[in-house]
Amino acid sequence: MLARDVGEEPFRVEVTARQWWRAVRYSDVEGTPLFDDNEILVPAGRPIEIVLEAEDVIHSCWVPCLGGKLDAIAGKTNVLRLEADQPGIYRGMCAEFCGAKHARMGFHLVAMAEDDLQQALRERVVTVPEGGADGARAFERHCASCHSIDGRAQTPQAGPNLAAVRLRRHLVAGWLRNDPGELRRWLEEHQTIKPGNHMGNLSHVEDAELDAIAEWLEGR
Ligand code: HEC
Ligand SMILES: [Cu+2]
Repeated sequence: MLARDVGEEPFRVEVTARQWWRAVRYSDVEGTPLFDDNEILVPAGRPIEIVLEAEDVIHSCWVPCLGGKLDAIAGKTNVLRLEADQPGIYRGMCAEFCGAKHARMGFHLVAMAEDDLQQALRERVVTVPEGGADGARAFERHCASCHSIDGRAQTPQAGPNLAAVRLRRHLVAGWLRNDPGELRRWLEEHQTIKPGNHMGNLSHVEDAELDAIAEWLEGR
């Protein structure tokens, strides 16, 4: 249903669309912002405001079960107002053609009881660890130019923040279920799974390094 204008304070989350995924920012989790992309966590039974922007072409945000769609446009801020009455996982999509991988630019809106939501957000505050396992070192070498592994930091922005990627229900903009082995498979086959995606070519990275990276990301 569409949320009313009056009454309860809305829950706000900022979502920036780009080819072909979404950056998600919660402005205040224990006093500072949290970055955790492609999955949008919200409270059930309370009005939600999704603040939409775009980084490149025009995208849009549409959660068919919950209401209408709204465009995401670079340099402009649009606010999508929704409410999920019940806890649940609601599939969303991009409803404005935005290039080759438009059809694989999905996301999930996960509505939770307020206490569960607060706990889930706190759990996602994963910061850069001290020292380095093999996986951490290999990540630094091959992945860190595009991906952050600090849930408190947005940059770099070329790819999704991976600090708490293990907690996401889906990988790759809602496309793959985050089952055991899927993250590793994505690293190997990303140009077959989502041809044309902007992850570049990883074929120079040794299998053993990819194993170590995947294991490390799933464990932290
Ligand atoms: C040139 C920049 C770049 C490099 C280097 C890169 N990635 Fe990515 N990565 C991306 C982009 C862009 C996406 C989003 C793809 C999409 O969904 O369209 C992505 C997506 C992902 C995802 C899915 C994230 C999600 O939210 O579901 C994972 C996991 C991932 N990358 C891991 C890695 C790892 C591990 C490495 C190093 C071995 C790596 N990437 C190297 C740009 C990069
Ligand atoms: Cu799009």
